[in-house]
Amino acid sequence: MRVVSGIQSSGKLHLGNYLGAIAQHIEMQEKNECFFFIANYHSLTTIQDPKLHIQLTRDVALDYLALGLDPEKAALFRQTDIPEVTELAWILSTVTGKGLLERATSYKDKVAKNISPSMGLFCYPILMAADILIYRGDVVPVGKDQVQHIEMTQDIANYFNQTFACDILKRPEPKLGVAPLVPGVDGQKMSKSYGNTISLFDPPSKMRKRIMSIKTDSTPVESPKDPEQCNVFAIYKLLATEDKVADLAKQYRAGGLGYGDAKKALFEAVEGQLGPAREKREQLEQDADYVEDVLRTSANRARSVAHEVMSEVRTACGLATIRD
Ligand code: AQP
Repeated sequence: MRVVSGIQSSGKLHLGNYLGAIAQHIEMQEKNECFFFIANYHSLTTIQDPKLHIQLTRDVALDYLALGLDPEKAALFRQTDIPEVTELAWILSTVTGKGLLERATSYKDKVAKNISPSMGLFCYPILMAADILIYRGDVVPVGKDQVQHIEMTQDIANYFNQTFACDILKRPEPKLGVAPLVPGVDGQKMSKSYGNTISLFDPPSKMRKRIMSIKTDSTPVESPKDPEQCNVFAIYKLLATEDKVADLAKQYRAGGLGYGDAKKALFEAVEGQLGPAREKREQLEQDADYVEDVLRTSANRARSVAHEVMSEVRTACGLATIRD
């Protein structure tokens, strides 16, 4: 099976990105052909400081490698190393109605939060469709917020195939992991643009402070609490072992557990998972050549597939170029 997924270099990666997407990606590298890209064309809609953008793009690569991506098993590359993606996005935009994009809930949410929309943000689902369709991905492991975009990708593939009477573009299926929607410190979806994230690789003291800031209600320490109504528990149960989760839930229900204690337990669970990866990341940071080499080698693998698909796409549309 061919697996394709991307992650924006629009800020520090967070627990939502890891539990919702990256953990699935790393697991899937064992038995599938995987293409994972750093979506830096997408993040240009929010990051317009070139030095920062280069740094954030490299940070995503470091994060993936530290978390266990094996470049021998999975390709990890920059979206911008495959320029055919933007060519395909243009072609797809000519067969996609504006109404489809106007229904995108992620776009509507961002506008509702007063994020000023560029055409790039509006057209995000088309570029995302190109990202997936250009590798003929079978499956796209993502968090819940991206499912609608994959459904749009399915529609866009159909529009293209119908318009040009072909079956070149393959319909992909979304795949949700065990944590499709991780809440942020304020209880909304954890998201870079909402400022409510718990970053993966902040130093432990900063991470602890951030976890201690998770919003909880004002139920007194001695009162029983419903763990299922608590943001701290919602994240804890995604990280801790089954036994530990059952034990903490029991303490919530029994009363006498303060939210501060639950937050300490969460901090320990996060450190247990991410502490060793933080150390590995520090080592990788010293080896810029290795990271660049991984990105380039992977991009070559991805580009050969993209080249083949684009050649078929151009022929189907009657777009002659000297490249084919
Ligand atoms: N809170 C989340 N829970 C589960 N999965 C999540 N993902 C993001 N947030 C959560 C998944 O992470 C992958 C990469 O996401 P992205 O950074 O490319 O874009 P995003 O979904 O828009 O993430 P953010 O943090 O909300 O970014 P901004 O604020 O820049 O738009 C995707 O698979 C996503 O589902």
